[in-house]
Amino acid sequence: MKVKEVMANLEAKHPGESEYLEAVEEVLNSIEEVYNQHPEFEKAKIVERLVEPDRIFTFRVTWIDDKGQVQNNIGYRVQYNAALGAYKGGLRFHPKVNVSMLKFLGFEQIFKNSLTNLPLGGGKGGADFDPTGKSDAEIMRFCQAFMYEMWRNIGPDQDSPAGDVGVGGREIGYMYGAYKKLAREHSTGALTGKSYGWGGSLIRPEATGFGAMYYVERMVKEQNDTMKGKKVALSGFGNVAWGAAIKAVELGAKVVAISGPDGVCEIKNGITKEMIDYMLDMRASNHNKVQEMADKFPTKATFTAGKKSWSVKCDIACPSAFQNEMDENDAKELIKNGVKYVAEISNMGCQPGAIAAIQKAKIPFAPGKAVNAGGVATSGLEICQNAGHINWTAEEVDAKLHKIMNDIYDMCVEYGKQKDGTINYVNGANIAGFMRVAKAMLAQGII
Ligand code: 2IT
Repeated sequence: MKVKEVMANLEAKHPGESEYLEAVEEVLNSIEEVYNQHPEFEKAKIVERLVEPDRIFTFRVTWIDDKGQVQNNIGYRVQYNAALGAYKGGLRFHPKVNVSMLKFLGFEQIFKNSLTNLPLGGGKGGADFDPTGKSDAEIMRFCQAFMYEMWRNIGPDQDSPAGDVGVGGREIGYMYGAYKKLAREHSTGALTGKSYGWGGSLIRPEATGFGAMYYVERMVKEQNDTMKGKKVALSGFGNVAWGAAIKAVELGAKVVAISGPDGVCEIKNGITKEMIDYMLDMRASNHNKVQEMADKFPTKATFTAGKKSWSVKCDIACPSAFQNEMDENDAKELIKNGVKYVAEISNMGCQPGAIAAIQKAKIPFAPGKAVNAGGVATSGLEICQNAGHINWTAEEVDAKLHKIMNDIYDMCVEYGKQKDGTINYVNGANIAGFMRVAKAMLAQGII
């Protein structure tokens, strides 16, 4: 396999799908050497099969807004690869959603899900629907209209979506209600991220952020360093940043920045419990403005319009909002300000130029597919509980999540250790994730 040849082919077939092409290229660069040591992979055309989704559903979603106007959106589900299990991955509601974005996210999901060591295939979906400024009734009608089309293609043994940007517990609830009515069965494993009490798992809302901080804690320990007193910069103020903030504080670190599309909030003395709780209200309001944190806590947080979290001095930088949110200049500013660790919690949060700059400066960098895998892992645990009609306690789920993150960390080290003793976490995650999928594909024949 030659990465250049595969990429030239893909670019010709899928012109303009830049995010998808970027995600594929990163994985292929990591696995090229190992792949070429296995002639059986080449013979079975594993890479050529893996880069194309099994299938993509595209559908019109029509709904009525509060003014009585008819609205149209486009919905998608990308069922990417089912070698390891039924398709699994989130739904993103965001105005920029398109096929390229969901293919990139679905592709990443295959390797991330593989890293969890659970029986999960890879998929992703969503719609170009913008939740900003929408009422609760509008959100419900949109979720129901989305499910009119999606319900036939999902189920616990077929495809199990969850939340992602713009989709949280409330949206999953509305979608599950519609699914149950249309499918005429209470198959709770058809969606994850449900509320506790009707199939949801304790710790699922916190899991992506908790898992990320368990991983970061290992990165820090690897350098004989400690989380105590470390300044952490997060981006966004959504579900992921919320969970990460809780765990960072619990581990003794100080969260000094959160952000939104409007700018950054610097929190000099570290985020407090009241502020973390307020992040939930900010998300529920659908205003999408981080300035509201500074308005509510004027003595603790300072808002600067148009700036990103990467302008704030920190030890640990964790993109936790959207892809490509850290560019090369942001990375250079962080390095100049003395950043010691960078861990993506958002999928592909850093642009290739940013990753290159961080790695060149010999600063440990870990990719989203490893760092944020605790979210989907806990979704996998939710499906287990649904199938067995059991409820684990918060402590039980958290202990399993912690073990999964430790195992992922160990795999990244095993596959990412370089000759000079340093760890390339990007290569480690890509190679470890790939090997499990490739072996399953080989075993299952040419299909
Ligand atoms: O990016 C992700 O891993 C998610 N949005 C969660 C996927 C899931 O199925 O829980």
